[in-house]
Amino acid sequence: MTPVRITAIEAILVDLPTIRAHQLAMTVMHRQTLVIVRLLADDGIEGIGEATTIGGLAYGDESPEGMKLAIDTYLAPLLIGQDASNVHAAMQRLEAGARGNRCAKSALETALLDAQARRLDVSLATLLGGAVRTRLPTLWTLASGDTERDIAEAEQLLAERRHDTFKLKIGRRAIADDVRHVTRIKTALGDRARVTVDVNQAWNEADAARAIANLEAAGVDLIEQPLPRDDRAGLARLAARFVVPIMADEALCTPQDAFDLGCRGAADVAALKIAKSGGPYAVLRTAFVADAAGMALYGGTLLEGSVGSIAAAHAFSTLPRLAWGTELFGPLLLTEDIVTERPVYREFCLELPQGPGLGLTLDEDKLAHYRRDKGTAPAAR
Ligand code: MUC
Ligand code: MG
Repeated sequence: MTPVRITAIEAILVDLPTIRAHQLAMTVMHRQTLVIVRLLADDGIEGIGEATTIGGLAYGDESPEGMKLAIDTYLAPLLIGQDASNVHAAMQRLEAGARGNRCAKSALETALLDAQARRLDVSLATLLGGAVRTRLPTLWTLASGDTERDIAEAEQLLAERRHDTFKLKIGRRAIADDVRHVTRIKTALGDRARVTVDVNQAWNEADAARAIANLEAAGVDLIEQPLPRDDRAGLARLAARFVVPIMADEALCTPQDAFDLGCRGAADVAALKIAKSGGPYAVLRTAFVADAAGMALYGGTLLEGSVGSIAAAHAFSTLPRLAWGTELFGPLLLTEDIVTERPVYREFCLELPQGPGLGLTLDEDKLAHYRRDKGTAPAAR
C-alpha cells in the first residue's frame, strides 16, 4: 500500500466568549482560546484536533500562543512528509524530536486519529478499539462566584435533566468562606445532586486537612487536587486520612505519574485529560496504569470546545471502567461554536457522535469569524 503523506498542518487561534464569568482558584475566564489544528494528507483527507488550556499560563505549562508557536515552528516540520496513516510512528517522531508540549501534541494526535478514522470510514472510538458506552455522564461546574446564582443555575440544570452532578471551584477565597459556600449549595441540592469540589492546588496540607474535614461533614462527594501538584506525599497523607475520595488532577498527566501516585496511594480517583497526556491514545495509556493501580477513573476537561471535548469523549468511551463519569461540558460554557453540529447533551449525558472520525465538521464561516488572525488569515479552503 502506498503511504499517505502529510502535506500541510495549520494551527489556528480561536477566541470564543464564555456564557458567564468562570472563576477558578487561579484565574477568572471571560473567554476561551482554542488552538484548532487542521492536518491535510495527499489523499485529500483532513483531520482536525484541538489544544486548549485554561487562563493562558495560569493552569499549565503551555499557553495557546505558545502551542501555536510550537506546532508551527517545531512539531509540524517533523510531521510534514510522514505517513499520515501511521499515527503511532508519527507520534513517536514527535516524542523523539520535541520534549513535553503535551497539549500541542494532543491536538496533533487527535488530528492524525481523526484523519485515519475518516480514511477507514470508522469512528475515532472504533479506531481506538471500540466504544463500550455511547452516552457519557457529564457534570457541570458551578463557578459564577456567587452562591445563590450557582444554586439557581444548578436547579435549572437539574430541572432540564442536563446535569445531576456539580463541581464547585474553590480555593480562591478564605477557607471559611469556601466551606460556607459549598455547604449552602449542598444543603440546597440535598440528595438530588452529587457535589464535588476542585481546589486547583490552592491549599497547603494543614489548611486542606481543616477544610476537607468540614467538606466531608457537609456531604461533599469528591475533593479534587487540594494541594500543589508536586506535593504527592501530602496528597497521600490526605487520602489516608479521609473517607471522602481525593482526586489527582494537575498531579497526574503521564503513565509514570499514574504509576507513582498509585504506588504512594496518593489518590483514590484519577482525572484524565487528553491535553495533559498528549492525545486520545496517550490518555488511554495513562488511564490503564491508573486503573491497574486501583484508582477510579474520571474523564476530565481543560474546558476544550467541541473538537477537543469530542476527541476526549471518543477516548473515554472505550474505557472498561469510568466510575466517576466525565466533565466534558466545555462546549456548553461557550456562547458560540466552530462546528456545524454542536455536541448533544441529554438526560445527564453527552452523546458520542456516530459519524466517521470525530463525527464533527468545521463550520468555515464561524471559524473565519472567530479566528484571531481574521483579516490576515489565508483564504478558506
Ligand atoms: C480543572 O482543573 O479541572 C474542569 C472543569 C472546570 O470548570 O475547570 C476545569 C479544570
Ligand atoms: Mg481540576
